[in-house]
Order: sequence, then structure tokens, then C-alpha cells
Amino acid sequence: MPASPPTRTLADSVAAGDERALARAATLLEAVTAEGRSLLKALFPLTGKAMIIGVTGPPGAGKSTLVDQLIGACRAQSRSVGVIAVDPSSPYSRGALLGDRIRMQRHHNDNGVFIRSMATRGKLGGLAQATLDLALLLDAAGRSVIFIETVGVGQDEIDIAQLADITVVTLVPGMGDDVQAVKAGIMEIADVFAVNKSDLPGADALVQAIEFMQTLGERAAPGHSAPVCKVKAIDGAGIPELWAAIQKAFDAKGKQDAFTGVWEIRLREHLRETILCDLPSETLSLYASRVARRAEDPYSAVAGLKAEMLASRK
Ligand SMILES: Nc1nc2c(ncn2[C@@H]2O[C@H](COP(=O)(O)OP(=O)(O)O)[C@@H](O)[C@H]2O)c(=O)[nH]1
Ligand SMILES: [Mg+2]
Repeated sequence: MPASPPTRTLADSVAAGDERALARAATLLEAVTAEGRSLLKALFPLTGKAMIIGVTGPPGAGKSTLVDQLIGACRAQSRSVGVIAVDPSSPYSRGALLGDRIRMQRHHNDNGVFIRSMATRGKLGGLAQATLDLALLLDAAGRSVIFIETVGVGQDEIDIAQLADITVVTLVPGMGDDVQAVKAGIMEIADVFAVNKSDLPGADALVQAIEFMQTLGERAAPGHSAPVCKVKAIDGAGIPELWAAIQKAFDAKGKQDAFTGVWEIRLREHLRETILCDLPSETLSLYASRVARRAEDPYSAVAGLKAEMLASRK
């Protein structure tokens, strides 16, 4: 379906880098409207230029402080920036993360930095898709670097972190002295590790623990280990090295055509969320109660659910 004239105009303004059009378009996407979707279809050919960086790690690891420093590194290179904060555990004020707003406010009056917090509506369903849509919008709008900050605590959030081109896993001494204590899933998605709060005792031991861990298992293949950067986000120590490691990881990925893998993850998330969105929760409950009563087996139930979804699209 070709984009309608108003969508076309909005798409053109976004593509031209118009800040207000970008904000309007972001709101459209958040509301999950058909107009938002056709806007993204129109803008998609313009995407693929940005570097999308996921920053994940336990709450309090210093992710927002770190992103703030990385924004500074980007601005020093005159690169424009977009930030998407996904943090369901933090208090929101008018849809904005209070703490993040305060920490990132030195970039607030800078047109080169666009910051948006994702409203979670109390659940994670649809969040991966909404986050990716917003990242693509920022990409089409010409933002050169896009940061997605997520709390790497649950599987859903690990899925969101993986939507990025490059994932930076942030850990701190004390919390993760025993790396085993950190959820296994989060270690495996790292392209780069940031050991933050290196002013605290145990930073070197944590660096060694991460490096050792990477010699085990699948990561043991030479060239596959993710660099470990020791940083102090609070005063910026180690940030130039971290920024260089991120750019290097991104360049290496581009050469390997690894972005097909990134799109595999993105499409899988999109498919999952699209299917679940089309399914009213009452219908799922109905089938679930039938299976629980042994009135139907789960295989037939899934076949029935698929048939209902297809019928609902007609
Ligand atoms: N000591 C120390 N504290 C830090 C450092 N970086 C961040 N913090 C503090 O850690 C706390 C949590 O930081 P924040 O960026 O909100 O963490 P997030 O929850 O991961 O986004 C804040 O009080 C920061 O000031 C650091 O390098 N050293
Ligand atoms: Mg934060």
C-alpha cells in the first residue's frame, strides 16, 4: 500500500532531519497505529546507516551514566545521537525516566541528541517491536549513533538488547565478582564488556573473571572473544577506549555480513509479537482451559489458534 499524502509529508520531514516531525513520528509509532506502520515502510529504505548500540546490565550498574559519556564521545566526533531508554523498573514521570533525564540533561539543549523513554504500560509484550521501530525511525532521521539502554534482567529484556547491532554488557565489581551469579544469557550476547565503577575494589578481578569465562565453551574459538574495557563512567575514565572498542566491533561485524544474523533476531521478534498481538487473550485462555481439562491436546489447540488467527485477518 503506498503511503497516504500526510504520511508522505511526515516521512519527508523526518528524512530531512526535522526535529518536531521526528517527535511526532515517534509518538505515532508508540501508539501502534496503521499510520505509524506505513510511515516506517516509507522510511525503511533510508535506514541501515546508523550504528545501533544496546547497553544492558543489572540495575544500578551505571548504564545511564555510561550512555551519557558515550554521547559525549559521539558529539566530539560531530555524530548525531538518538537514545532509547527501556527500563520498566524505574519510576517514570510523564513517560520519561526521572534519573536518566537528570543525568542526560547536559545534552538536553543539544539538537544533535534526541532522547526518548519507552513507556512500558506495565508489561513487556510488544516492547521489542516498539523499540526496534523507534530505532529505525531515528536511523531514517539521520541519527548516526543510536543507544538502546535496557536492564538485562529478564529474557524479554535480553531479547530487546539483541535487537542492536552491537551489545555492550555493563557489569560492576561486587555485584558480579562471581560472574556465575550473573544470568548466563546476558554474558553470551556481549560484543563488548564494560566493567564500570573501576574505582571500586575488585575491578581487575572481574575483568579477569570475564576473560577467563570467555575461554570456556563456545566463545573459546580464537577471535570470538569480546573485548573487556575497564571504565569509570562517573568521570569518563576509559571511555575513549570503550568507544574505540565499540566502533571496532561494529566494523568487524559489517565485514562479515553478520547483519543477516541481526535481522534474523529482529524478524523473529517481530513475528512473535505480531502473532501474539493478533490473538485476543480471552481466546488463548479459552484454549488453555480446554487443554487443562484434557478436553483438547495442546497440538490440536495450537492448530485451532492458528486457524482462528487466519480467520480474524479476513
Ligand atoms: N563509584 C562509581 N559510581 C558510579 C559510576 N558510574 C555510575 N555510578 C553511579 O551508579 C549509580 C547508578 O547509575 P545509573 O547510571 O543510574 O545506573 P543504571 O541503573 O545502570 O542506568 C549512580 O548513583 C551513579 O552515579 C562509577 O564509575 N563509579
Ligand atoms: Mg538507567
